[in-house]
Amino acid sequence: DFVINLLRHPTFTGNTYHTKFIDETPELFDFKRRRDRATKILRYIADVTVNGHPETAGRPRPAEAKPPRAPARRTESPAPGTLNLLQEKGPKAVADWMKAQKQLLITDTTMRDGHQSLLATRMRSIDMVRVAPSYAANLPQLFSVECWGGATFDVAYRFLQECPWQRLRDIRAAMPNIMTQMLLRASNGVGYTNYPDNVVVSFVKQAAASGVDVFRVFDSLNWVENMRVAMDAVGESGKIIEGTVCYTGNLMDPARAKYDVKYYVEMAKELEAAGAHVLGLKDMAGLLKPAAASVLIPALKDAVDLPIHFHTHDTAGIACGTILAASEAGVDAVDCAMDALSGNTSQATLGTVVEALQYTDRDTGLDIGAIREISDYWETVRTHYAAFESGLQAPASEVYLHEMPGGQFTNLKAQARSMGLEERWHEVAQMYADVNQMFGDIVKVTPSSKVVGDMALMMVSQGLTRAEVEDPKREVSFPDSVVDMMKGNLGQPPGGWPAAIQKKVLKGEKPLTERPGKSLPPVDIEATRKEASAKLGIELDDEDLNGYLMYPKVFSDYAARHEEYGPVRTLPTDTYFYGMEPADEISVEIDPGKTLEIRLSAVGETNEEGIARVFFELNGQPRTIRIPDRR
Ligand code: BTN
Ligand code: 3PY
Ligand code: ZN
Repeated sequence: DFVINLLRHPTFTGNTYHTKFIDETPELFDFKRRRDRATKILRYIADVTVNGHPETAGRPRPAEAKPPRAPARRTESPAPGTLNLLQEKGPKAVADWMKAQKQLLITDTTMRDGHQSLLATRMRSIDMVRVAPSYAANLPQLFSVECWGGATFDVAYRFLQECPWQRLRDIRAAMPNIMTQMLLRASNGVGYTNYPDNVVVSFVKQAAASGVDVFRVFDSLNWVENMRVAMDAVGESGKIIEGTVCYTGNLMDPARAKYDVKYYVEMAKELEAAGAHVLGLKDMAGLLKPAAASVLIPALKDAVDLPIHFHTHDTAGIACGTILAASEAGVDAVDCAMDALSGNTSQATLGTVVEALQYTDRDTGLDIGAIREISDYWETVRTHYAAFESGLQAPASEVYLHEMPGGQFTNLKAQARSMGLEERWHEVAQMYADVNQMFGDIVKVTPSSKVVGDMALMMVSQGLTRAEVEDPKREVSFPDSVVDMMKGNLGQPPGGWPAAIQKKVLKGEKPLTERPGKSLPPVDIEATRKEASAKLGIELDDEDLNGYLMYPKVFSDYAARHEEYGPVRTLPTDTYFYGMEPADEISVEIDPGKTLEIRLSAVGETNEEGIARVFFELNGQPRTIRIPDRR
């Protein structure tokens, strides 16, 4: 190893070494780590082969799934796209260009909301990065590719054992002409509660540096006051501020006047005044009906001078209809998912929208053949994630009752299953609606939607009704997230919290009515880097540090597992979730151009100490790994 390090060292290869070179170049002795990466990966494969992966235990196994192959690129040099415009002329020019366009602009959400809403956010980076060059070459007219933020950030660390920042960098590098887009929960960052202002600012700057171009910024209670810090940070980074209004309720229902046209128009004006380049209209549950879109979009267009970017979900089966109505009403851009990851709780079907608008004055200009090829790729990818399918068989108008966001639906269902409540799902749905009314009819989107979900699951599992919870004489122990929200730690909903339930939850404690970030002391970011680096025994770079600031425990666990298992993101998805079978062979590119050829020869019997031996060939050399059998 020493000789290899020496021969490869640039000082040595560059012929500039001198007699003290060996003494003064400690990294020559740093061979443990490099040798270990292959062993670490073998340990991981051996462990999953023997013990299974905790995330897929007891879940349906993919049928004979073929390896996904990205469509051929139609050109070696991708045509310039929206990113080139942003880089050359800046965010305002992109906004002006959007307004001047006749065609309906399209964002592809497959790599973020698509799998968040259909596969419990479990899609791995390797399956995204592999197809990104096909997007760049074959669909350069896309407005953006949503591929980051929302729940994908913590799920990457927590369940996929991979670095979300690396995903972003890799997609950006493979797709150099189309803007990337992220979902940012304003002061909640990509977490579930408000963070100190300087943590939010640091996170946004890092996301911009690592490759995010469009920041869809929303607040889970539609409180603009709580969005300014994040919006300003995006603006300072030179990226696109998509200031976003969340849609809830039913615009057409006179009995639910809290969220009427005037409400949305006022909020849109506030966002324009706060510096938004683009107005996002985020219908996270898919509640905006076509007739309501025909009313709302023109009202917003009249009220503000911003292009409008509409996001919806197909939970009720009507998203394409609403998108066509919005298109007719003059919306500038819309979100769709590639066909194979569209429909149900995900977005409208991209190919269908493109087909529906062909030869009309809003023709998208996208190549339907290219779309079908990329969708075929996603179709194959999806088969590998059978363990994470929700089992939802059909669209359902029940969404108008419960109003659950599509991105929450599969996660809440999985949570209900783990509590033994899967059979009682429709009761959970009704309870979710009851809790919403009890909390004063609020916008339900991460994190406020999680709070409503926690409360609903608690009530169903304990057999409590809304009346019982509201009864001042009845002792109720509320979930922590409910206490946090009623304390004002997520901010203020329009009209404030209902006094009686807030009083009961807080047991007399005084709630916050100001913006939480105003009173959260700034974090000493460099001191945190030092502490965490010392504690974890690794040097945290800027990306790691921003991950740690958002999720200290989740990041620390990830880092510890990374030390043990190495860069498992480079494994094919089947291997990651199921290990290998005897005689299976895989190629694993652990660094650009550096590939491990791995063959599993056999799995031995488990001995009396409970240790199983797993026999591999690594680049043709036999290797044996000993793994505790925990079955
Ligand atoms: C997780 O904790 O769910 C994701 C990270 C990977 C965990 C690995 S899988 C092989 C080994 N067995 C376990 O139970 N955990 C690690
Ligand atoms: C998220 O914040 O993750 C969402 O998808 C909200 O819709
Ligand atoms: Zn969504």
